[in-house]
Amino acid sequence: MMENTEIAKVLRDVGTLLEIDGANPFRVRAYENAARTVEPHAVPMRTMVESGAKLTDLPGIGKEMASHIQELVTTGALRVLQDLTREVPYTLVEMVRLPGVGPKRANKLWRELGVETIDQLEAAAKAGAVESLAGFGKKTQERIVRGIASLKKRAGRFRLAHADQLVEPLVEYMRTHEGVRRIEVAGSYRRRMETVGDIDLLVIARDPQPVMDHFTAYERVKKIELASGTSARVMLQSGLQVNLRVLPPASYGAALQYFTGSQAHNVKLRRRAVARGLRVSEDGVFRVPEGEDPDAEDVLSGERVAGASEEDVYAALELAWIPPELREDRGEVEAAAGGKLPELVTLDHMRGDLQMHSTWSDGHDGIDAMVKGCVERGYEYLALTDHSKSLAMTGGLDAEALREQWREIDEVQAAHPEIRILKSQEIDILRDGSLDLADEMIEQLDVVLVSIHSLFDLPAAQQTNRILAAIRHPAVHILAHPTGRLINEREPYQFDLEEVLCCCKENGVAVELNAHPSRLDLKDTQLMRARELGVKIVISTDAHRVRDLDLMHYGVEQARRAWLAPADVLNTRPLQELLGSLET
Ligand code: DGT
Ligand code: CA
Ligand code: ZN
Repeated sequence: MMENTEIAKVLRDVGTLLEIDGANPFRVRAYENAARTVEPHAVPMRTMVESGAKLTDLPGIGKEMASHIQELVTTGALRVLQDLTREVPYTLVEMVRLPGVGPKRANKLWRELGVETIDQLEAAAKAGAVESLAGFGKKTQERIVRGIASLKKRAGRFRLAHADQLVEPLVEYMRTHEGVRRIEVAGSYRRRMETVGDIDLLVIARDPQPVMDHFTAYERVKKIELASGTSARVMLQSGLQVNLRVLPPASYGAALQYFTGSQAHNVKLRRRAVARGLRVSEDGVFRVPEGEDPDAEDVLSGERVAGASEEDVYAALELAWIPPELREDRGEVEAAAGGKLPELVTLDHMRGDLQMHSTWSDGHDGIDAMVKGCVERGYEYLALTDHSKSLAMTGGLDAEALREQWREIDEVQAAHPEIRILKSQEIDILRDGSLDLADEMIEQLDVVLVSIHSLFDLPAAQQTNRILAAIRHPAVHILAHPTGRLINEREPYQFDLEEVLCCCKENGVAVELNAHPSRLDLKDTQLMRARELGVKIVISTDAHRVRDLDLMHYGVEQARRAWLAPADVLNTRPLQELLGSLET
């Protein structure tokens, strides 16, 4: 059964293969547009097909795309794709996404060097065969080698939001079984890491076998890799691996603690236990009998002192309970021992969202809808940050359009006195560091957001100077998605983040934690550094539709991983205080 994301992927792949094959750009675009509609659509395509809904009513879906979607939903495959891959190797799709490649170059690599896979490309590039092709060169070749290295590093890891989409229905399905008394997802997923390698599911049940059977019978299981006793491992159709462990109530807390990890955190706890004559394991915390080696793995003797709840496990080690997001051995055990765990920011602390787009640029919903969405989420304010003019493909606004937009904002504002709409723009930082909007307009904005959307490949020193120049502009308040990375897709651009953070501090400019799950930019360790330097931080969704406003929790989770307290995040503050702190 195909999810919307999977259907979108097939459509997108067809578009990419057609593009490599040199097909008509309009045909290529049709697939890309259809994928873009299907992917975020709230209702699953299979439900729409089942209920006989008219797919052609969706934007970007014509007759042909509608029949493709229908075919995918009912057969799980697409003839067009099968025909196409007889001509063009499917593996080129992955290659196209490498930095420095693209469809035309992929075609050339394939036809002239016979390169079909990433491994073959890596070998060819390392042997120096790529730079001699027309249109390539030494620099491109080096970029390709670097790109492949970073691709291999992240191989098989799923973005957290993607994992959420796959895990939530599975957990719901498991809950429908009467034998399941409690269920929790542990591992990196519970620590809310930006990507997860696999899923670690824990269940309390008196009788394991029926629960194991229920698990392996899940309709989206592609392959059962292991199933015996109280544990099972399956591969879902999406490629995500899920481990299940069925446990008795007495050791649930210990197992939850152990399988939540991280490994480094667990090693630290273990050492602390040993120093107290205790042993922690996934079964519980035990008092080690006189004369026994507390570090031995397999002995299961001694009195159990804790295990049913996580709180007990930590308490047995004389520690306060530690929020999962902190469990990375970054000082949290010491902090818990000294009663110095930070008060972490929560979604409830957030009083507004400071980056979002509307139909005035590349957003999908109008100002009124976005504002209502923010009201519904209980916000006191929002900043409307449509793009500036040099981003023509997003319909970026020039001064005249911006003035027009302000008139609409004033109208919507009058209708919604319960929330404050801050006039803003996501102003593009141009090549030389100047801003893509005239100063006399910038001065009239409530919030001035700047960011980079072009020239990602400038040499590091030049890129750094470009960003520094923008930060030094006296009107700028926030540097948005500061590194430009896209998780699993694009590395950050090369620049000196430390220097940029110091410059932000000096100039009172805040950095954004972009909450969009494909960005999460800055990331946790970078945010920790920003806070250490005293740089102000805001968390914003970068919403392009009302529903995206719900992505705020991903930002908050990342912020928690960075030890941020509500006081570290500007948009936890009431409006007047926020405006005051942006100005200083
Ligand atoms: P992932 O799946 O790569 O995103 O990361 P995790 O943290 O979920 O790691 P995973 O799935 O290999 O194991 C889940 C947890 O189980 C891990 O965070 C800590 C615990 N664990 C697994 N293997 C070991 C081990 O060899 N020693 C210790 N102390 N803990 C382990
Ligand atoms: Ca895991
Ligand atoms: Zn942006």
